[in-house]
Amino acid sequence: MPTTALIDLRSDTVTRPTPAMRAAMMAAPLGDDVLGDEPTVQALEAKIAALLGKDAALYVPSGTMANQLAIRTVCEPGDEIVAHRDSHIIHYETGAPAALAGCMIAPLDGPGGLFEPAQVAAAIKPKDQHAPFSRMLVLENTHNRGGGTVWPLEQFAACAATGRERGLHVHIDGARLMNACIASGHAPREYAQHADSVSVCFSKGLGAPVGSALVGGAAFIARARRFRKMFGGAMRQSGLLAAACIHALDHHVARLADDHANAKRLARAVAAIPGLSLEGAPESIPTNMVFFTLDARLGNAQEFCVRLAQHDVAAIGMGHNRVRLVTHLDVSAADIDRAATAIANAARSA
Ligand code: TLP
Repeated sequence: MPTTALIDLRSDTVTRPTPAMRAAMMAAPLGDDVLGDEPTVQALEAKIAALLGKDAALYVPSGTMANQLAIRTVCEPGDEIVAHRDSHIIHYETGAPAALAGCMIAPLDGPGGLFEPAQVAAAIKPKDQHAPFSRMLVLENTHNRGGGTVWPLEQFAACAATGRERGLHVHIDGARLMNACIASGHAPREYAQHADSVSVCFSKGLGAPVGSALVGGAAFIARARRFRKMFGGAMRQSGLLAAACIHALDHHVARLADDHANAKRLARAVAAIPGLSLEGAPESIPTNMVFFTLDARLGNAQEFCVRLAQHDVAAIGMGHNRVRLVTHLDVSAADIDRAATAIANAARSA
């Protein structure tokens, strides 16, 4: 009998904790993190700091908070952040750099959410009373709107070096840094060594229900800890959640390769559907995201996603006629094949 369960490809944030993860959560020793005695949160912070080769880490409720804490910790009102025009901090963080830190963003262009060192150099303002102070450079890896793109390490290092030589704090929005590492074969610290701070999400492809870490130097993290309290992100028995993140680091990193293989599998199918234009070649899909644009006869992205939902596939639009599909822990290769058939049917029924 055909199954009608919804295949949810809206994001890798939709994953639910596995039974083993739930067991780890229930078994976690707990304390009060604000009072400084939460053993499981402390264990997670030590683990992720060591993985990235940094002094310290701070467990926070979301990737948005990790990025915004980095910005607030480093920037003063009137400062400027250099980042790609398609970056998450511009599109999906509710204007927080302006609202919470009073910052401007100097946007850079470039294919796939990437840019070149010369663009970074050109974006840095002269130290002049007229200009905003260029304070921070943000590199997003993988790059979400860019297509789940992985920064080539050399290009990444060169951009970071250009920023650092001119005194900028380099921050990695590494919501999916582990996807970048699995896809490229580089260790997390190979990227992190070029940056002053890194945000890493446990609640995306790693499959934990809640939480991200901000990682960096000891003084930076101590200051960020104050702002975490100010932003209302200091939690109490959060070891319950941190235990899921420790479990994710121990068990769900290597398997990201399955999500990447499933994304290629899905891309091969999408490439063959009339009316859909896959971005890139199926075999060059970098990580766990598949993007396509729609022929005008299929309506806009929002309308197409409504039709997809009627065929039991959930997706979200990222642009007027651009749709994103994300593979993750809760979708199997068989689900991908079923989704591909449903997407073809949705495109045909338009
Ligand atoms: N991205 C979400 C949406 O906000 C778009 C998604 O479904 O992909 N940095 C990057 C690069 C991200 O992709 C995200 C989440 C975040 C930061 C924010 O993480 P959360 O959702 O935990 O605040």
